[in-house]
Amino acid sequence: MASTLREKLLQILYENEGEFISGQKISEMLDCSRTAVWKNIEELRKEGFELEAVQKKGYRIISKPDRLAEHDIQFNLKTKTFGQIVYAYESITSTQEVAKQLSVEGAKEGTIVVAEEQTKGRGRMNRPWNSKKSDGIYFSLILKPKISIQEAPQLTLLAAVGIVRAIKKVTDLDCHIKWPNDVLLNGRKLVGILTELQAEADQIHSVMIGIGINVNQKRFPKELEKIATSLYLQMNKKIERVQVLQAVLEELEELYEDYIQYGFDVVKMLWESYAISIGKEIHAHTLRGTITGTAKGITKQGVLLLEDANGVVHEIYSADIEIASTK
Ligand code: BT5
Repeated sequence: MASTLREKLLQILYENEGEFISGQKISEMLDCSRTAVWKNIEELRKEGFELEAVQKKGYRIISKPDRLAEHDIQFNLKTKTFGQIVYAYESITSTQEVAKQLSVEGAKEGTIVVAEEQTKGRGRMNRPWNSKKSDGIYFSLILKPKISIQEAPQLTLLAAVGIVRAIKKVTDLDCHIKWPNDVLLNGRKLVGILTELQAEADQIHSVMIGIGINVNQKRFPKELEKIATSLYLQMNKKIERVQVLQAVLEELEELYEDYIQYGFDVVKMLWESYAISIGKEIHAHTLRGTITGTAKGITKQGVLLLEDANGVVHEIYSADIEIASTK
């Protein structure tokens, strides 16, 4: 959806990545003067693009800034709908808030809201989500599935599976899932997922899946130091956030299509293969108290099954999980 001259120029440069394209050719394609091309090249440089200019050959992109702008996300994105409509912000309160507003206004399925920084990023029960500028990926995906409210938690599990697979694809790192919404790397939290609904009676209007991924954080504030990690901290190098986001959108779309067509079974199987809590003794801290037992698996609805010392199996719909042992 290129609109300004600069965006159109960028698209041309992206499409010819690695190769030179002459100023003359660009000016013809954009129907503008060569001076206008040059001025816009300078603008892109100010934005952080490294552009090579060689006489008689033209221009080419050497490197792009690590930012999550609409164009960067959509260039070479191999999805049908996920991320094909992007609302990108420098700084907002929470991508969930904007996504909610957009879905009330009729946003299409697959629309994403992404921000470089969130001033009120949040987790479940209004807990804060650390959303430091330009270090992580903070985005919300709008979905309109024809499922019941009881089935909606399945989407959190689906998202976790998609993220684990995307991270494996980009970095070759193996993440694990802690029910219901944590993606862990070496036992520390790398990703948080927050699923929220807009519904009337039993009819879902839209689902907002909010995802926070720690990518290039070199350190965390004291309170998170021992529980959080980032891809940078694991790999000791910067990772291009766009690449991670694109892979996540691609994996999520593929899984979501299967889920809508064939149901939860495929997701459930994959989820169980990545889950760390199954078979282990855990404490489930719920709003009504703590239950300790062995995690047996998840139901078709995505509910956690916990067998206590008396052999009673509890269905856990919502809780914070603490792994008690590694037996
Ligand atoms: C979550 O909640 O893990 C869901 C987080 C979802 C964040 C995304 S970002 C885009 C979208 N917009 C939003 O406003 N939110 C979503 P929960 O399970 O309640 O975990 C919250 C807890 O994780 C906090 O209490 C901290 O202990 C910890 N935490 C906070 N920031 C973190 C970070 N960056 N990395 C790892 N852990 C963090």
